[in-house]
Amino acid sequence: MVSANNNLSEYDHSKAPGGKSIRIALVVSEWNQTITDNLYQGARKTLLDHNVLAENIVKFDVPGSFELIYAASRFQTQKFDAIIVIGCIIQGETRHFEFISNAVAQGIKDLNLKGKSPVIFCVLTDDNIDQSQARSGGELGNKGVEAAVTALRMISL
Ligand code: DLZ
Repeated sequence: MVSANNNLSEYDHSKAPGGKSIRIALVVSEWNQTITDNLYQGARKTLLDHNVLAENIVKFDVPGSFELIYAASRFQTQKFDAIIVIGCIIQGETRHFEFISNAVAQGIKDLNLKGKSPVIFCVLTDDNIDQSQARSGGELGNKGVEAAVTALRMISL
């Protein structure tokens, strides 16, 4: 859980097994790209640190967070052990934020209920860019790191 008292980059390495045979897809939204790129870099580095081979980490960009659902569903039909969806949705002046945030969370939940490869939710839903920066390599760590660790733990299940 993200909170001011929880640095997302601090974790128990032993809880996250890795391995050269693991294949992981990272689907990355281009909205708020500086944030999503930092999340991606954090996730990728963590996977490499756990001996996942660079050639087994596949990145696919989508226009916005809403498109994460469809892309993840396509990757679920391929031979990936886990899929990490990366996005950043920031509160604006309209209700778009609520619709997109809810749709993405529900969509990813539905994919997980299929019981195929786990889809890890690395989508920031923040009030402003400062909050997003804090969680993508800032003072609260990098939620991409947490997502990578979660993926490795779920694969081992
Ligand atoms: C349209 C939109 C808006 C207003 N805000 C965001 C956002 O903060 N973060 C994000 O990832 N995507 C946003 N989008 C784009 C939608 O996710 C989607 O790409 C479009 O509605 C097209 O389906």
